[in-house]
Amino acid sequence: MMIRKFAVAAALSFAAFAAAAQVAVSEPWVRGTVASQMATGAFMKITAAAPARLVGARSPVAGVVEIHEMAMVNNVMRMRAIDALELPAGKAVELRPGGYHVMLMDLQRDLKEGETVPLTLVIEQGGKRQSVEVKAPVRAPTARNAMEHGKMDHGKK
Ligand SMILES: [Cu+2]
Repeated sequence: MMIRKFAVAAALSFAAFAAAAQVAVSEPWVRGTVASQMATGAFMKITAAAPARLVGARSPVAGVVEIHEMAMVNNVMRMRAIDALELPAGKAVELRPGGYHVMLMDLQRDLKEGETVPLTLVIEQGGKRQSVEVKAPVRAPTARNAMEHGKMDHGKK
């Protein structure tokens, strides 16, 4: 009887835990664009309290949004789309230039330094999908990574 009671209590507390906000996003930013640039990256740190996956994202400023990783292909660093980014429990996963990033493509307009871009992250956790809203400030465009962005093969998935 004692054991059964404990099991019920544990199940209830797990349910309550799962319903709470489980993903924290810090230091989000988007690289600003120069005229007629069609794509840029969004970066941030994501920490999930319980194991989760980033499975998608969207933004009103971009027609297409993908999750990208950087990978060595034939000794050349290239970015490519991935279906999901694993978010281990309690470990901050950093999206940064030269690493994982949220790729904003088919940009609807220029992104100017100082403005804020709304992003919606789609997180899968405990078999459920939830949306996490992020407001990402736009930082100055820099030359860094521009070459990789220009060269990359944005093939269809
Ligand atoms: Cu990319």
